[in-house]
Amino acid sequence: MSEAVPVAATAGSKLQALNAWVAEVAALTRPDRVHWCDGSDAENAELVRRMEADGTLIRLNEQTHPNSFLHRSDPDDVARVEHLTFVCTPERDDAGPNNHWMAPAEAHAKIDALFDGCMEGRTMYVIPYCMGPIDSPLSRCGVEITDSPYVVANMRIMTRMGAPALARIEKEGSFVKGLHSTGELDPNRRFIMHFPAELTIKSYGSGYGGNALLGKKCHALRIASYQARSEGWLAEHMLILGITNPQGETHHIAAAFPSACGKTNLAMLIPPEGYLKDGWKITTVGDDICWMRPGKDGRLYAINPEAGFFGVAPGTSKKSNPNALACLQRDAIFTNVGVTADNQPWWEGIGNGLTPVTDWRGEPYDADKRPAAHPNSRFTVSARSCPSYSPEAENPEGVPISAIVFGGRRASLVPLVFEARDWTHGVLVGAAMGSETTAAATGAVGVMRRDPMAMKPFCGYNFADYFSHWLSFDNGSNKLPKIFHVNWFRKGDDGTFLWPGFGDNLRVLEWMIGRVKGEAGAVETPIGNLPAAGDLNLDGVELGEEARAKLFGFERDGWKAEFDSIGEYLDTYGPRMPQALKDEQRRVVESLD
Ligand code: O2Y
Ligand code: MN
Repeated sequence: MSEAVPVAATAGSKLQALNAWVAEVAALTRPDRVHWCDGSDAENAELVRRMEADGTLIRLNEQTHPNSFLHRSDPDDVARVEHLTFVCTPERDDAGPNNHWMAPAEAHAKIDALFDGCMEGRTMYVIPYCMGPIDSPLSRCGVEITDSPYVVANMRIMTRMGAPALARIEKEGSFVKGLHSTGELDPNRRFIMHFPAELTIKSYGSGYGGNALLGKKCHALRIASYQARSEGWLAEHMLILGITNPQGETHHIAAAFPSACGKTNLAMLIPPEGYLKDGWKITTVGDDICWMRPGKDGRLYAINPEAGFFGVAPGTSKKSNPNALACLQRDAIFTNVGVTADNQPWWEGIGNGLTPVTDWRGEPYDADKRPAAHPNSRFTVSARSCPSYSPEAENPEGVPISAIVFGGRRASLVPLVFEARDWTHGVLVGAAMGSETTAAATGAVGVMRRDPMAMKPFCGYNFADYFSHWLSFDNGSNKLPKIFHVNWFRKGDDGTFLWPGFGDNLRVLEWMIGRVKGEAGAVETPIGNLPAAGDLNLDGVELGEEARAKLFGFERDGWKAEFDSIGEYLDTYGPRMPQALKDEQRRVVESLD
């Protein structure tokens, strides 16, 4: 690069740090051009034109899916790479056993060597973005530098990107720095590095999803969780939904589930027929990430830091998620799905009666060879396209949270729903949550993998400190939400699911809100408060004897073994594990005797 690197148009003292960093990155990566993204329609149209010309994007059927595109990633670059994801704190213990760790100096040296000259012949894009409504005090800004126009197009959907974000950065002065290059897409030259103390992310060698769209998992969870700890808030892997009853009263719920447990479906739930007739409504604030902090009244107020959905395509259908399907009719980017003869996007489980002709690798579809859509194929679409999108999602103050829900995929033992007795017990419930492995590919089936608060891949610091941070919210002045645990995946002896799920999950949410209001009944047990089958509205749901016993029952012996295992799990974090959580585990163990 011989010419001077362009600086932010509205140069002012608060942008000097940004201008200096952009110049420093350009000197290292040596792009042919530097482009500051303003987020305008014209800018996007020009980027799309170029990506269509070079095959990065393939235009889909304009009649059925106007302004929508297919992108095929490198076949070796199709998912987040946890084994190559590092949290680089000065002290190893600050990252904790829940993270891969590298010393910051070593990590910078390793990844900067990869960045050296990597943008020669390419354009370097500078993307100012805001996570959360642009005028919200709960929002935080970042700047991603990337050499991928596909990343620019996705960040434009997933964040508030461009001129308004730059103006906020100019006012505030601070921002998260994210440097990304697709590099050679060589899995052996790929790293996703986080430097929480420096509010910095460096990602090299992948162009896919969470590895490349740095606002999402890297910023909004790993860096934000670290920031949130020192600033007194929470950055969580949670959906946020609103539930409005026939009286017009709305409560908001935040819910954490491990990946692939149907968070997007729950966030966009359509009530069962009888509930719809009575006037119940679900509104979607977010499907993946929730930032929340105590308001002046002591309640937790939440925003969705994202502006779009990066949802998994396979299994998304009119039956599983009509709202998602409705979003996808226009202005969407599909990554690694199949296509039909008339150029419509297609994936397994879409259930639209069409058949694919080309698979996600661009080869003729052959069911014996590979699925049409990659199992981790995705759609990127603006949240505003969603029929259930809540106007409250744009509220700068956030929405007050009435209940927090933790959930996992448990074939045995864990009932449909229970309520934690208090905040400390709820934190233990979150710390102990997880799923039993189901896929033969992962080895042993039915093995319990704990995924505290669904944050195992995303917490930017030591889980023991994270649990302490959660416990600290119970300070006597906060008015904290009730905490619940759900399990939609309980199975009967014949291996089939006992609970219908999908829209019928609203029955469980209704019970939770009833508990919040002190109106719904429950039975006290050592693991928490369980509804008796009669405490839930089960009109129109056929449940046999086994289903009722397992969904609403408490199995003392199984829970004794479970709590021993929870104790062993907490011990793996050593002396940093808060005593209050260990005491809570002991309390439950004793009450089980
Ligand atoms: O593999 C990826 O890069 C995407 S993973 C993802 C995408 C959207 C929401 N959640 C997740 C997740 O893994 O939790
Ligand atoms: Mn997620």
